[in-house]
Parts: sequence; structure tokens; C-alpha cells
Amino acid sequence: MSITITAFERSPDGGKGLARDTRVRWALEEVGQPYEVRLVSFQAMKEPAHLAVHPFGQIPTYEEDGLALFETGAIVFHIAENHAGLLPKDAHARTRAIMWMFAAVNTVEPPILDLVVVKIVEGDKPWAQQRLPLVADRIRTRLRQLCARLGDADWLDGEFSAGDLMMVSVLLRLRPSGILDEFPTLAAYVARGEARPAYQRAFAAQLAVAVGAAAQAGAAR
Ligand SMILES: N[C@@H](CCC(=O)N[C@@H](CS)C(=O)NCC(=O)O)C(=O)O
Repeated sequence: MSITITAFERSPDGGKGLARDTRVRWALEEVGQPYEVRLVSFQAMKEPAHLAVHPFGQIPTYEEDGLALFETGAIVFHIAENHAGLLPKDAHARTRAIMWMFAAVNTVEPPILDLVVVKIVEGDKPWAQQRLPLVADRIRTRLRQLCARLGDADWLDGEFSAGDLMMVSVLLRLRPSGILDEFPTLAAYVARGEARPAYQRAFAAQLAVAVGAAAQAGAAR
């Protein structure tokens, strides 16, 4: 089986692991599947060859023996379904792990993305400063609820699963804002995810791309 994913040629986060290829790399590392990476520029992402795989012109994509996927939820689910290690065997526990994947991308990630939008995309708008605390409070509400459910458990539902992989990946995007650290239980949950050897390998792989891109830019100067 040959797997190729796409990632930013130059990630805007400079290798902090916040671009969404990291979660796909992490899933592949958890299940021990080797993969190739095709790096794409912002321009190439909007061109027909890439749009044929990703209609919204984004990364990551996933290609495997004639199958082409986009959307990290679907990609991680596909990986988890086809390889042992990311979904429990018990039918109910498996469905609950999938539920947590949806909760991560559909309930927790949207307000976190709103924060990025209001800070960066809409940062120069006159109402941005007024909107910021509203968005931050919506995130805090979700984090309080998530904290209450996690309690003192290591993972959301028994063993580590694709649900945790997606949830930790989503929460990681909050770290630069400082809001994650207001919730020590969740900060520790994220740290547990980051400490997994598979995450470490995924992080190192995406960082190597950023370091290479920076070196290339330096050499061109
Ligand atoms: N819901 C999508 C979001 C994909 C996404 O937003 N990708 C970002 C990188 S992390 C991207 O390609 N941004 C560039 C753009 O939208 O032009 C997923 O989970 O795969």
C-alpha cells in the first residue's frame, strides 16, 4: 500500500505543528504506516491538479492506491478503520470514539477557528476587538464542558483512540492564545497526547519541512 499526503511547502506556523497535516501524520504513525509527502505551495493548492483531489483547495489530502480523500476527520477515520490501534474493538466503544472525532471537528474546533479568524483574518476590522472576548468566552464554555467530561481520566473514553487524536489536535491550536493553560486538566490531556512517540515522530517530520524551507529561503537571500 502506498500512501501520499499533501502538506504546506511553507507552513504559516513555521513548524509549530498546527497545520492539519500533523494530525494525519500522527494517525499514520500511531498505526505504523509509512507515507510520502507531496509539498504544495499556496498557489498550487488553488490549481486544477490539486483541486481535483481537494475541491476547497486546502491541505491535507490523502491518496492511497486509487483512493483520494480530503477532510482530516474522514482521513483519520479511514486510517483508523483500516489499521489496528486507533479504534476499540468493542462496537459501542468504537462508535463512541467516532462520536468524539465528530465532537472535535464539529463542536470544539469551530469556536477555536473563530478565534483565529477574528485575530488574524479580521484583526484590522473596527469591531474585531469587541468580538474577541465573545469568541474567547465561547471557547471557554466548550473547554469547561470538555473538562467536566474528561474528569481525571487520561483519555476521553477508556484507551487512547482516534477521538483523542482529533481532540488533542484541535485543542493544540489554542495553545498560542493562552486559553488552553486556563484549563490545567485539558493542558495536561494535550501534553499526554504530545508525549506519545507517534505524535513526536509526526511533529518532527512536519518540523523538518519547515526547517528545510527556512534554510532554502536563507540560501536564496
Ligand atoms: N476541515 C478541513 C480544513 C482544512 C484546512 O483548513 N486546511 C488549511 C491548512 S491547516 C489550509 O489548507 N488553508 C489554506 C487555505 O484554506 O487556503 C480539514 O479538517 O481537513
